[in-house]
Order: sequence, then structure tokens, then C-alpha cells
Amino acid sequence: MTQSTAPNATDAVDPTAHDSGNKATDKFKSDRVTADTSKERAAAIYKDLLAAIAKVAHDHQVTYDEYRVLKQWMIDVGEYGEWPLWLDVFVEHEIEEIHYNRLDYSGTKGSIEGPYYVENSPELPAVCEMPMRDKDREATSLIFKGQVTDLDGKGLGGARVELWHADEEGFYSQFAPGIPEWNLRGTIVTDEEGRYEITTLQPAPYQIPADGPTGWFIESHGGHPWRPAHLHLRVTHPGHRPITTQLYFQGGDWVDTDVATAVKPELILDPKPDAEGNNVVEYGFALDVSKED
Ligand code: MBD
Ligand code: FE
Repeated sequence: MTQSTAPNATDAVDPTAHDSGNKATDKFKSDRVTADTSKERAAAIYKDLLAAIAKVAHDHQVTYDEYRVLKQWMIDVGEYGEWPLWLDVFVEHEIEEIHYNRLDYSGTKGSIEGPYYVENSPELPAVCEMPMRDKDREATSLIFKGQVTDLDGKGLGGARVELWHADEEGFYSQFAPGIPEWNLRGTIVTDEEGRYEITTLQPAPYQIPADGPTGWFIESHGGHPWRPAHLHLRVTHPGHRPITTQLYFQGGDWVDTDVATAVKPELILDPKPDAEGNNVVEYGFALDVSKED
């Protein structure tokens, strides 16, 4: 594997699956996770998981060659650091749905976090422009405005709207080389009425890296590697339940066939051009109150 290293932060270097995968894995590992699962529950999950695997192997009469290919592929996913990518694309949507149903959650719909969230992005005022490069300004601007409220529609001042998304080439800062650290990442703090007006760029669809094991997996069964263009958001306010979600664009490519199965009809924006040719859209977030899990 040849590793490209960016000589300086402004050089454009093509990202590799190996590079972005390992960055996502390093980020995930930096925060050692735990769950308070009982031994009984762990045993029940483990038993059903192995039974599901055994059933698939049996139903399809999986051969030794196929078993060895699976083993090699799982080793490759680890070596390319692509477990965060593969899991978030193919499994997280189910966990997300369980999460919201279990909590009996009202308010704006959630969606998956994906592998590219980074906490503590720079704070920005309620009316702001996202950190971006000159080349990002050549893309169509997106003016995204709205209000964070509680379930009764009361504005929540000081709410934090964390926004992160890919650039026009589909690349995320901190996971592709040659992009400034906080490009297209920010934490917008709402005004006293909970409002915000954010100028950013219209993101592009995202293609799963083709040159790594997640790409090979998709290719092996004739799937497509695309996610529709999307904005990632995490909206928080003290005393309210945080929400992690994504927003999509009406009529955009792959909206109906997201490889990550993370589109919901309530999360589709329909921006309209203003006199200057910027796309403008209003979308608000309603937060439920905090309940015990
Ligand atoms: C993404 O940008 C993303 O949002 C998800 C869920 C998976 C891979 C890339
Ligand atoms: Fe994404």
C-alpha cells in the first residue's frame, strides 16, 4: 500500500480508503466505549448472533472457499480501518431506529451519526458562515435557517447546532488529506429565540471509497456505493434530549437508494434559489425533554 502524505495542508491529494478508514478507526478508538450489558443479556445476544450466522451458512450451503474469503475480507476491513465505515453504512440505521423507538421519542427525527463526527468543533454565532476555503465558495451557497424549539414550539436560546458535511468533492475534513482541520465543521449557538442562519455550501453526494474492503464488498454483489448529498447535525440544549440527524435534498441523486438506508421523508429539504443564486431553506428542530433511558 503506498501512502500519500500531504506535504502541506493546501496540497490536493486524492484520499485513499486506507487513509480515511484508519483515521475513522483512530478517532473511534480514542474514546474507549463501554455498555452496562448484563451477563444474561450478553449471553442471549451472543447465542442469537451465532445462530443467525449458522442459519445463513446452512441455508446457502456456504463452501470452505467462501468461508476463507470472508475471513480474509474481515482481516482486510480491520487493516484498512474500515469497521467504522462498514458498520455505520450497513448496521447503524437499525440501531438508530431501535434507539428512538425505545425512548418513545417525539420531536425531530434522528438519523445515523456515521463515521465522520468530530466533537468540539469551533463555536459560531447564530448568524454565521461555516469555515470554508476559497474553492468551497465556488460551489452553490446554501443558506440554512430556522429555529430550535421545544415540543410546544418555544424557542430554545443557547441551543448548540453542530453541523458537519462533505465539500463539493464529497470529502470530509480530518478524514481526507489536504483539507483545513475544521473545514465545513462548526457549532452554531442559537440566539435568544433559538434561531440560526448558517451560510454553507451545497454538499455533493458521497461515494464510499472504492479502493478498500467496503468498496469491494459493495462491488462483489453489484450494489452501488453512493449516499445522497447530506448535512449532518447534532442539536443539543440543557434539559432536552440531544438529537443526531441528517438532512437531504429533494430530487437529489441517491435520495431513494441511500447505501446507508438513512433517509427519512421528514428529513428532506427543498431549497429555493434567491435573487443572488444562493439556495435558501428553512428547517427547524424540535427537541423532546430529557427522560431517563
Ligand atoms: C458518510 O458520509 C456517512 O454519513 C455515513 C453514514 C457513512 C459513510 C459516509
Ligand atoms: Fe456523511
